[in-house]
Amino acid sequence: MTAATTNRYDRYPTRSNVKIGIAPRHDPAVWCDPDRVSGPLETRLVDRFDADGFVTVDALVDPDIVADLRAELDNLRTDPALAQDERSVLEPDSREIRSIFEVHKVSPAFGALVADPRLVGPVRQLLGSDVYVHQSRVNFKPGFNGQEFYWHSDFETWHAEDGMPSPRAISVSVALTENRDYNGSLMIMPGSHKWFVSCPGETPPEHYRSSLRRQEIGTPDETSLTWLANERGIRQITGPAGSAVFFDSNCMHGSSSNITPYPRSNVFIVYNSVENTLVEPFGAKAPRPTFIASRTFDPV
Ligand code: 6CS
Ligand code: FE
Repeated sequence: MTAATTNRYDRYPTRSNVKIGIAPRHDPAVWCDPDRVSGPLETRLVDRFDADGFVTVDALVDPDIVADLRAELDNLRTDPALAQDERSVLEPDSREIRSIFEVHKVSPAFGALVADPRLVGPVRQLLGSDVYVHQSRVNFKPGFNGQEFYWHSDFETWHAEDGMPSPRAISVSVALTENRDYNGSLMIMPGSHKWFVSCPGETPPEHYRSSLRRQEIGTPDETSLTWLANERGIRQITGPAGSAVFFDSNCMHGSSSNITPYPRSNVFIVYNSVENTLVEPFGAKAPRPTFIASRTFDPV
């Protein structure tokens, strides 16, 4: 640990020498006053988010915008300059692009999506504050050989590697192709956001270079995963292009590989509360690059 990180009380210890296992979360998931819900989400959906850690929306983005974003996705995937850019992450076993980070800065079309009130409105409401973009990315998960994302809590990584103090962030994943139950769609353990799972292992230097392709450190032990899955089960998040899921930063989630012919492409935008801006990492020697974890905290 660096001098800056010593002597700091850590409410969510993970990695290095900490005891691994499950502890209750210390923070709420919903930060607005539930008795004074002013929209855009109705009380029923706020309560569901609180209980499950996520809510799904069937048609969040209009078909014409989805069509534009799909076309843009093809441009990005075949752009030779972008393939050389450090924001492009390749699949672990091939030269195919797995993800493009900071996509809201790379592409004006995705830039406009990030500011769309249909995405930002519910997030501001649930987090009870203004928000800024902590991370954005597109995930391609092509047909036949799109690789999996093993079980993890995003907050565990953002806390350990980026210095996010509390799980007061929400991700919005918008489907750009149909997400079916067999093409590698997202799986979430409902209610798992109420537990913090400390993970084994020490964060290696420049961990992001391998973890974004295949994560091995920052993944929970099997006993904890079994316990969480047995509590409330596993939900598979499916829906047509334009559908979306809003999920708490501490949800236990993952997705299988895609061996079907149908690509499963999504855009993933993470909004963090302006009252939860990043400090020094809690479980790594140096913070990750800002294209993965923004250190500019301008409200959307
Ligand atoms: O490391 C990260 O920040 C990213 N990795 C995963 C597997 N999910 C969330 C986030 O985009
Ligand atoms: Fe994730």
